[in-house]
Amino acid sequence: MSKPMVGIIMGSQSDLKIMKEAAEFLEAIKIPFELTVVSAHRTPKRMVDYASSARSRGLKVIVAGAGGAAHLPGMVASLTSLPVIGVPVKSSNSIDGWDSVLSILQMPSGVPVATVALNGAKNAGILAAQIIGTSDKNIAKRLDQYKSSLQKKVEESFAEIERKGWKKLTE
Ligand code: RP5
Repeated sequence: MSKPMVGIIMGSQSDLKIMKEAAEFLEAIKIPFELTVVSAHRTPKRMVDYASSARSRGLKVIVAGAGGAAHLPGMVASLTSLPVIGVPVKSSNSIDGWDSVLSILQMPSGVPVATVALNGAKNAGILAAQIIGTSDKNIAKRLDQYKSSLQKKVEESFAEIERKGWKKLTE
């Protein structure tokens, strides 16, 4: 089994239903990853240990998801010079999701967190793969294939609309 290149962490197991989308993408594109729960406020020591050992353990990117007052991605970014991608999660303690978006997005100057959309874990997985793809030709090739598949899907949809007519497709 190859060493994980991406670390996917989340503040609670309740975030898994969203964060699994990052894992699914990495699995599909064949990038080894690890996935676990690291809570900034419930397990602060575990967070420090995880983030400060991440580079020496071989990780290249960290994807961190959290809801509510989502301080996990920013705190992890403060403890490592690896790129951190933050996923704001709409959780049971969220007001409307903006709380997590702003907590993750509005990092003070000097400690960036690349923030994706609310519940945007799939994009976080794609972005992590793209970061790794800058120095890995095989991964870059698989990402190009993924992009082509997106294009093909749209081409098929407009071909279908033009062939069947929009009314038929809304019935
Ligand atoms: C955050 O609080 C977690 O990231 C999660 O999104 C939210 C709720 O956590 P649980 O109460 O479900 O464990 O720290």
